[in-house]
Amino acid sequence: MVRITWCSCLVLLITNLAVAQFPNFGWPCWLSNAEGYIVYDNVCSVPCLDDWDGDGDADLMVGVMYDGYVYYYENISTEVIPQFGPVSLIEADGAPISVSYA
Ligand SMILES: [Ca+2]
Repeated sequence: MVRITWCSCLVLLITNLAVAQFPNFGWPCWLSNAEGYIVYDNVCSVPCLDDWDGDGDADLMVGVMYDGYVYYYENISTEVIPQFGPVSLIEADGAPISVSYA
């Protein structure tokens, strides 16, 4: 089991090391892809895992309060631990979605 959570400016990956027993989480690590840390230098990042592209694995969307954008990272891994591809912004009507917090 993989759990993804957030801190003030980075998205953290916390892996459950236990199998069929009580959870035993490893140390958090900063979640990254080939471009660097995921949603680096933003505040109040809110990650959400789901199979957004319908290929059977969990992809990552991250809403960021600071800039209002929703970032998408496709899971390109073939293993249990996710590996995320390049970032793209979620768009509506040809423009990035941006939700102001003000
Ligand atoms: Ca997927």
